[in-house]
Parts: sequence; structure tokens; C-alpha cells
Amino acid sequence: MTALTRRQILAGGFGLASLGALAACSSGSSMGDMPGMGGATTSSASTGHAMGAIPTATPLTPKPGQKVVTATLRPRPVTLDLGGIHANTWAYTDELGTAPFRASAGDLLRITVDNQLPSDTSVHWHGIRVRNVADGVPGVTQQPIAKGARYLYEFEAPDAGTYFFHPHTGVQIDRGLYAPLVIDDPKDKGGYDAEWVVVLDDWTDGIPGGKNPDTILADFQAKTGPISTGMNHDMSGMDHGMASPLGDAGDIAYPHYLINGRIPAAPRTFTAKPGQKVRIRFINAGSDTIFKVALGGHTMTVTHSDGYAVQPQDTKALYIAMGERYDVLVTLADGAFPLAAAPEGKKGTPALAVVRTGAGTAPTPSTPVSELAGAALVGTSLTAADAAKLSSKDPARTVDVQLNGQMKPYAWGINGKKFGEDTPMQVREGERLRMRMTNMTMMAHPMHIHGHTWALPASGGLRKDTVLVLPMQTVEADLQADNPGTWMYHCHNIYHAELGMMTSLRYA
Ligand SMILES: [Cu+2]
Repeated sequence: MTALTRRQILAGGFGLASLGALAACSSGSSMGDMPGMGGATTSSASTGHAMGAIPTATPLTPKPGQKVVTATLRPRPVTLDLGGIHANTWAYTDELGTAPFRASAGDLLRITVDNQLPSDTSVHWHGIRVRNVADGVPGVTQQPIAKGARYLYEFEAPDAGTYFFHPHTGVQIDRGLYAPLVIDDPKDKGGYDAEWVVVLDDWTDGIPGGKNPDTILADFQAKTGPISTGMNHDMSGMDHGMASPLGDAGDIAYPHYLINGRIPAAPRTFTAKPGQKVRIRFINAGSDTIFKVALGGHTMTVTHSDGYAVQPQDTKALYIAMGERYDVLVTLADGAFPLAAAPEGKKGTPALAVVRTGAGTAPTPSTPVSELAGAALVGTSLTAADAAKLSSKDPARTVDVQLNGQMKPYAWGINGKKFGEDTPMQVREGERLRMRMTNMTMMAHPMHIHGHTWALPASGGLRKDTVLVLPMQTVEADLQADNPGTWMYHCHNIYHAELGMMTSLRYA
């Protein structure tokens, strides 16, 4: 493994292991014969900087009438066919993005992880308000799942929406270790004819000319140093990028950008009939890439952000940062159209899928997508739907959160500190806490909170668990402290998180 420090490995390192197979029943009533609590056998002696005792996962008993959804995940070494390019990597599944795991709001999920990786791993259920013991943060909410060990995650999924899951171990998320997770709303009347899940990713692992994510991380760590804590306007480290209205949007020039595990030269095709209305669930599973997304020839109506309903807003193009999810509705025209995701501020070929409702030549990677040439919607310009609003309440307290760092030396942190030297945020159960995040850097950072979904007062109460904070921008985000535990708060650029842009929120 790389130059990861012992503390990072043991205390909440994000790093990923690898992905394996999702041998899952995707809904319903299967259940039954899963083995019980697996439990890693790793010693828990060192948990880093006073993260407190690791909680014990007490078994959950289904409530009367509660459906139980059971599955087994097998993170494992695999060879993925990215469309003629074969990647020797780690994954949960043999294809990326194509088979969402599903349950319904209120279900009890029992997911056994059978770790077939040559490494520790963990699984974080990104965006879901799980109980703390199921949050998947090694050294904080559980012991790492050792290689060869099994571990049972049991939690209720309280809120419908579009989610995904990935390891919270090292930079494993930058391999193929992710999969979509859709929590259906039993009361949702739908109102659309088809639903597509579109997972975006930046790819480097296990291919000719691609670097292993652990090597990328080690290279960054070799260039790290102190964090500058003032406003940092140094752009000199950004030597592979292109101008972006988001500032510096990413650090790494990836060899490929993928939609549902395919390079643009070998795109997946979604089919429907002209005039049909389709719900597209977008998930950015990338590690260092903000995507600008459009469906050529169409207007998208954004209906949900990070699982929660928004007041519908039309747009030609949409920015989706790492860890963010957006649902859109589109009424399809007649023909063949490019669904394209351009890596913002980077030179690579946009990720591509084909939408086909009729005759016509399929778009190729060189088909122009005029919608990508103009402005794009940024999530914070959305407003919460009434039904998604948090109850109105003044925050009891405001905590200031400065996002610090720079490219040279490559160092990132929060309130001037790298994770490990950080001072965790405190909250009392029942409190409304306002986090006032100020980005002091020239990069955009998608900041992610575990176990809660913020309400953004300046965005009409917009609910987000991952919010993109632009260079020099301040974003206020309120949370209702209704889920006790120790919860990570970090940048969802995995390299920033691993280099130190991470802290925690603890209930007193
Ligand atoms: Cu960041």
C-alpha cells in the first residue's frame, strides 16, 4: 500500500479497497439465509486521535410489517470490460452502474460484505441516514473488514432517493468499488414511462497507461507540506486543466471518463419511444472530476437533488460534483441522441451514452453537444420542494468551517488542520446546527456530511448531503441533530479527503 499513514488507515481513512460483486436480490422479499454478523477480527487497539470507542452493532429486529431486504456484496479483484479496454481492478460487480440495488423507504437492509479483496475494506452508504454503527467508517464506526472476513451491515433506509455506496477505506472508491442504490418511495405515483440510472466515473485503474489510485495518492503525499490558511490564489499547480467557471475543478487528468462503466467509444444505449417521459437518476461516483451533463437536443427538468425533491427547474446542462446525485425528467424526441458528461476543467473526451427512440445514426465521441457549450445549472441555485423542507427553526449555533489548501505543496485541510490534527465539531442531540463553510482555496470542493441531510437557507431550504463550495464562496448549511454518533465531514474529492480535508461531527 502506499504512503498512507497508520492513522489514516485506522482512523476513518476514506480509502478504498476494491470492488467485488453485488450478489444481491434487488428488492423484495428474498431474505432469509444470510449468515449472521460476520465481524472483522482485526484488533481495535489503535483508533487514532481519540475518536472514542467504536460502537457495537446490536442486531436489528424487523418491526411488525417491515420488509427486510437481504444481499451479499463481494468486493473482489475483477477484470472489467470498459468497452474493448480491460481493467484489472476491484469491484462489487462484473459491470459498473447497470444494476442498481433497490429497496423501499422504511425497509430494513441486511447486507453482508464478503471481503475477497487482498486488503481491508468497508462500505459507506452514501447519503442514507443510517444508524451510526452502519456508517462504514473504519476506526470510527467499526473495525476495518479484514481480507477474507465477512461483516453484516444492518440499517433502516428512512428516505426515498438516489444513493450509492462505496468503501470508506483509502482511495478504493477510485477503483470500481461503487454501485447505485435506489430507495423507492412506495407513495410515489411515478408519472414517467421509464427510469435510467446513469453513473459517472473517472477511470485510471488497471489499464495500460493508467496509474493505480494508491500510486496517485502516494505521489501527492510525496509533494505534500503545510497548508496555507489565508485566501490562496495560487493557480500554478493546475497544469492540466482548462478554464472553468467553477475555478479549478480537478487535479488529475484521467485516461477515461465513463458512463455506466463504458468508455465513450463503446457507449451503452438506452432505448425508449418518442414522446415518452423518462426519469434519469445521475450519480457522480468519480474521485476527482466534476461533470457537466447534457442530453443533446433536450431540456432536462431537475426534480431531485441528493435524493430530495426540489421545485422543478428546467436546464440544458447540469453540473454534478463527486458524491452528488440529481434526478431529472426528460420528454424524449424521435431519433438517436448523445447523453454526454464532460469532465469540467479537463481536456479528456466526455463520457457518453446513446439515447435511442428511433432511426438515425448513433452519436459518437466527436458528435458536438451544443448544450455543453453554454452555462450549466449549479445545485445551489435549486430550491427545496415544500414536502422536502426541514421544519423552520433558527439555528442554536453556528460553526465556522474554513476549507484550506493549495496545489503546491499539495495539502488540504479544514480550519487550517489536516485530519488527525483536527478539532471535531460538536453538537447536542435535538439542536439545529448551522455550518458556515468558506472556501479559501482556488478549487471547488464537494463537501459531504454523513448521517444527515443539510438544509441550505440561501437556496430555499434545498436539501443536500454533498454541496459543491466554489472558490472563495461561503455556503451555509443547517442540520437537525437527530442521529447520534460520530459522523465524518469531508471533501468528496478522495485525494483531498485522504490528504486531510476531513473532520468529524460528534454528539455530546
Ligand atoms: Cu476538495
